[in-house]
Formats: sequence, C-alpha cells, structure tokens
Amino acid sequence: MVSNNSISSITTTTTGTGANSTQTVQLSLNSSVGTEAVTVNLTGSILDNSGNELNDVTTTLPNINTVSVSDKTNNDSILATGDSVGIIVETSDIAISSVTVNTSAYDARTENGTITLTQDGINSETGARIHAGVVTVGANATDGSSQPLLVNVSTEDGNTAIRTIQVTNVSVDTVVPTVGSVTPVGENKTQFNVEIESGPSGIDKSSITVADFAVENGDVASVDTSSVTDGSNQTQTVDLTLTDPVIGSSGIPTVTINSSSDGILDKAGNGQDIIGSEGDGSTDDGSSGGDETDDGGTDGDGDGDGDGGRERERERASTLELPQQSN
Ligand SMILES: [Ca+2]
Ligand SMILES: [Ca+2]
Repeated sequence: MVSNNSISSITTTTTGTGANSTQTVQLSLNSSVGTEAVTVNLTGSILDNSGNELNDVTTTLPNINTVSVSDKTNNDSILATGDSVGIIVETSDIAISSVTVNTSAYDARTENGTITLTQDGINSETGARIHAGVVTVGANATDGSSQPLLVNVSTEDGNTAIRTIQVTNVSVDTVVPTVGSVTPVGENKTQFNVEIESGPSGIDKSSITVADFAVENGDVASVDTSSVTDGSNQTQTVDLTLTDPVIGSSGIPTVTINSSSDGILDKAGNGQDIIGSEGDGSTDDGSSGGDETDDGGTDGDGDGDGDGGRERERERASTLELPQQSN
C-alpha cells in the first residue's frame, strides 16, 4: 500500500543466491508522487521458503522539497564555460545519508558526472535540511534551457528517492565567438573586413581589440569596431588594417584569433581563452548581493560597466517549482 496513491503493477528481480539473495520489488504507481514523501506499507505478508514471514514493514521515501540552481559567477542566468553553478537541494526532516546530483548536462568535471552535496544547515522557515554544492560548467555542456538534473536522495535507513528536475531558471550557452570570412576593402591589400560570429548571448564589443587578431604573414596595425553592435548575436564585421600589404596571389590573408590574447568574448563570458579572460578587476556594485529571491531575470546585467557581466561574487538563487517525474 502506498500513501496517497495506488499500485498499478509490480515486478520482482532477484540478486544473489541462496540465503544471501535479495529480492527487489519495483512498484509502478497510478500517478506521480509529486514532491511528497512516500510511505509504503506491507499490508499482507511475504514468506520465505521456510515459511518465515515478513510483515508490518513501513518504508518512507524522503521528500525532496526544492531544488535550486544559481549562476554564481555573475548575475546573467546564463551558464557559460567556466561559470560556477550553485546547487541546493532541500529535503524533509527524515535523516538523510547522502544527496547526489548528476550534472552531466553541465559537463561538470565531477566523478561520473555526479556531485555529492554537503549538509548546509536547516531552512529556518520550513525546517527542511539544506544540501549544497558547486560545480563548474565544462566546454561540452548541453546548450539551451531546461537541462535535466538527476537528484538522488538516500536516507539513513537505506531508502532512496530519485527525481529528474528540469532546470528552467538558468540556461546554458557555451558557444564561443569565431572569425568568419575575410573580405578585402579597396585595392591596396592592407584593409579587410572580418566577420565575427557570436553565439546566442551576443558579442561583447569591448572585448575586441587589435591584440585579438593574428594575420598569417602580416601584422595588424589597427582595428575598427565602429560597426559592431554590442550584444548582437548576428554576424558582426570589424575592419582590420595591416601594417603592410598582404603577400600571396589571393590577396586575402588567413585571420585567426590570437591565442595569446584575452580573446573575443560574448556577453555570457565565453571566449577562446577562458583562463586568461576571467576577472576584470571591477568591483561588485552589490545591487543584488545576498538576494536569495528570484528577481525575474529583468536586470539583464544592465550595470553599464561594459564588462559584459563578468563580475564575480554576485549570486542569484531562485527556487524551482518542481515539475518532477518519479523514478
Ligand atoms: Ca553566467
Ligand atoms: Ca580581447
């Protein structure tokens, strides 16, 4: 018998042999258990081959109250490569032995793609136990929104609740700006239009400088970004002027992003050299520091400091409403 539910079917599997064998009984329910704790009672009895009886068993699965995901690197709700992701799971007051979250959607470099959260106190309003952890987004994270996180909560008495949570308050964008086609301007072979492709987060105009470009068999004298629209996710054109005319019959040089520069970034902070581009030394304006409630994503970084929202130490956590599936 399952609390507030009914059983549609059961399947049993056996592991081990003889006296050490274990029977696993999988119960399929007629409706989702939602966010509630689930209690399973044995109403009849189960016998072994010698007639010994198992009865009066009550098992309770833990309640997973909330799962929250926050972009700890900055305030833009976009998880870029290298961004820190805070994950908080709150559970009911049943004694919990472990809470793990599979974060493979974020390409987080954790063992088996799974992080074990650590206990982080009690929610003073609800009494729920708080479990927290931080992972770093990898370059091969799954771009887009509604990334699934598999949350696995085990109790000290050996029960485990497993839920898949769809994360909707932050999205993932790991697309790196790239150099597109190169077109000569005029006949003197020193001036070229270079296309820059950005991802969905749009180009960070202020990140484009002369040092970012490497030209095969040439040196860049200057770069003109006046036709670049800051934040646009459309193809942008910058104008490169070389110190000397290019050599070679095509008259069109190969242009790449200089690997020793700080790269060309998008607004989410994705760039070619993520280590070198981190941190701009700007100070936190503190406008949302410590704000633990969802501000509805309206701030859009809007701080006007031209740093592309790369401030550190700002955090927004918002609590997901759980649409969940039971497993
Ligand atoms: Ca971010
Ligand atoms: Ca740059």
